[in-house]
Amino acid sequence: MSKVKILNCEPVPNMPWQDRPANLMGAPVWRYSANPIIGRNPIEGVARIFNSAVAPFEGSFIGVFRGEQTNGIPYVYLGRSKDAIHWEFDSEKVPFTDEKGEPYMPRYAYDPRLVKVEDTYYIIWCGDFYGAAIGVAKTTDFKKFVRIENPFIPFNRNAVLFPRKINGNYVMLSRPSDSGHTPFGDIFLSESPDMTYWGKHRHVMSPNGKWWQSVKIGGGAAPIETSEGWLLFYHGVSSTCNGFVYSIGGAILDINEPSRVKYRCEDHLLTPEEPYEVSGFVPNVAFPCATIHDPGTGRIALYYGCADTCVGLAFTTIDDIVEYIKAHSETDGTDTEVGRR
Ligand code: BMA
Repeated sequence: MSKVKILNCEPVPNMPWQDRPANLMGAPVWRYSANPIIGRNPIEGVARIFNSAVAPFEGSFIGVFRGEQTNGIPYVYLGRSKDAIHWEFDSEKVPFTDEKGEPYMPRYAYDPRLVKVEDTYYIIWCGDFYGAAIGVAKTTDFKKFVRIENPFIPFNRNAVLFPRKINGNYVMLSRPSDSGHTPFGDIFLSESPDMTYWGKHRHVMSPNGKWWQSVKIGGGAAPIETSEGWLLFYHGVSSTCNGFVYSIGGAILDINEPSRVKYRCEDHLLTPEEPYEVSGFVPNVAFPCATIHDPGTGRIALYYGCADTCVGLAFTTIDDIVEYIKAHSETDGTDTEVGRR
């Protein structure tokens, strides 16, 4: 039994798992030994799958995958798996409709997240709304996918929902940006009573002096509700003479007031090191988008995009990661305050 409890989460006893290697150094996050789990050219007409999100569904697993088509345009593809490691993909793009049931094709869609709130699964992506902005669709059966209103005006990226309403409202993290490879970026949150009208915007956290997250940060996997607060895996970006480096960081947010950061790990939890992380279409990218976690065992499987080329899987436990984040936490006033001015 774990000391830290994962709350409001169905058991996932069949989640993927590999024990911690004896010689692990640093943060308690270890890679699956057979990474990457999805290689190049996974679907006819799709050159690469990366930055993708998965969830338990009807006793097995389902996911929304960023498929970079051979024409270079990213789109969302559906995948299914029995073990959350080996995936089978639909050959066609996700067939979104609008709210009237008419076919709706985003011009492009990338970095999808998949979050279940109550009985509905929400797919959240970055798409075109006269510039890069957040798109949202909902489904209950993974057959009908209804695109709903765009939550925010452009430019914005890296949106992810909390898995339950907080104080009666849906809550979404996002990262306002520019139209290009944004050289800045802070995590904000917004609330909505109905998934249509968004407000009560709050600052959550900014890049800080730590080099690995000094340029920009963005939400990653949907926050995990725990007895210590919301556990958030996010990405932090540093700038080098050869471009950006994307690492994975961890923070714990207040359970009722999640714009308050309780703990924020000063060290990255995972940074590009393996060949599939340091080389590829965009070198040196580890980009977290989802977890599968089991409250019974406290196990967490973290899915992350590698070098904009493939998908990696890493593991930790709720006790290990919370203890590490707390032991290496460094916060400043802009983290710990309610982010409102
Ligand atoms: C970001 C997004 C991600 C990508 C990353 C590194 O701006 O486009 O999809 O993984 O850059 O290229």
